[in-house]
Amino acid sequence: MKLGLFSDTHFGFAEGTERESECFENAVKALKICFDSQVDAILVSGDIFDESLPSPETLSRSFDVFLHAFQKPKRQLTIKVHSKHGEKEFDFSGIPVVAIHGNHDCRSIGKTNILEVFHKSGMLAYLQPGKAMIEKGGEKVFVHGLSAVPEKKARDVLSLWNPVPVPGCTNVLLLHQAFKEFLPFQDDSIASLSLEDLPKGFDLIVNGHLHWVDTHKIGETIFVLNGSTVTTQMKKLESVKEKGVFVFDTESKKLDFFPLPAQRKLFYFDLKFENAKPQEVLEKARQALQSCKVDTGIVPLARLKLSGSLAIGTSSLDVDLSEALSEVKGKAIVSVSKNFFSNSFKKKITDLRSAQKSKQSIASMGLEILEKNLAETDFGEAFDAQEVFELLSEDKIEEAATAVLSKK
Ligand SMILES: [Mn+2]
Repeated sequence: MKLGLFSDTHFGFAEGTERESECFENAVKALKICFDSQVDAILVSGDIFDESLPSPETLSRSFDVFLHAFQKPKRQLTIKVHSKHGEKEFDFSGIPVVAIHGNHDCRSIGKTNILEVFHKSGMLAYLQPGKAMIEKGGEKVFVHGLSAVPEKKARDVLSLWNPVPVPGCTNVLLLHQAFKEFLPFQDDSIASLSLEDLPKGFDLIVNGHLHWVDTHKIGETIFVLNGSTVTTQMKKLESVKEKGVFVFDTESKKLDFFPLPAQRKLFYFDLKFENAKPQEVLEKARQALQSCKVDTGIVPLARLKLSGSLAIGTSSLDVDLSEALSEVKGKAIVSVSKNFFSNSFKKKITDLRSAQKSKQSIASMGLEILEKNLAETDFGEAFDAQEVFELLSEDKIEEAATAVLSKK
């Protein structure tokens, strides 16, 4: 059997903007790859929808996408799903789709999930968690699926659910979680799972959620990060890795990757500054944006990540990029994040740290900070900082103000 794998189609993403059709168009491209590869079934690892309550417009367009799969010739196979909703046998008219929900299309316990509606309509088989048996000729493939759960509970939920591969058959596991190995920091609320927590004995484990593609071999198991079919958050890895579809052959255990044709390119700029004047930031941003050239005719995405420190007396509010942005209007779709330290703030933190190290008393630390702050104002040494500080520390605000103003 051949299985087509893609994930995170995010139907409804960027609704109402110039990118609103992209999620649907890319999903159709992914389906076309599946059809051309003559897959027997399609497995989707979560985040089919961008939101848990998609708009009627999104739902309608999603039906159109799924109908593509339905219009294909019927595969001679049966699908039986065993999930918390009971047993259900599917009779797909075209290529069957088996899916789990992700963190985007998840709803709280007791509420009806949108994938449940699709499951009832017979358009896809939804595992929450559950197990689908796909049978063709004499071959059986078991797809075990755990829909997204809160990250900090993922490790416990997976070990409690404890999916066991069915002997003598191909076994696939679908997940939609973060993994420690793919994140730059350790935080259990963001990822409690490691690759070593994965159950053993599966032929293939396919994970959605992380929007770039990657593959690993864990013992005999192939682990696949499926990536998304559409760029949503503009992560750095998405700028270097293509989006696409994996096709897994259950007999040869071969995994092939097919990139989506005509992808929207993402340019990613991580620009760091030190003591920079706003004009300098603007110039660097302008240069970066002007370099975003493509020959595909598809307007690229540009992610500008600006960070570091700005010159004393300036703040991130002074960094006005509107000029650079208007120059690339229609030529790039830009997203900017500014994370500047104002230099004086950074200096205060450094001062506090060194004071902490020298174990000064709170009072002398306070006095030092006051003196340094005053040195940056035009008060200069116009009055006795020690006197003012003592008045302030005794809550004699009026007297402190009088002492300052009388000397000014
Ligand atoms: Mn996603």
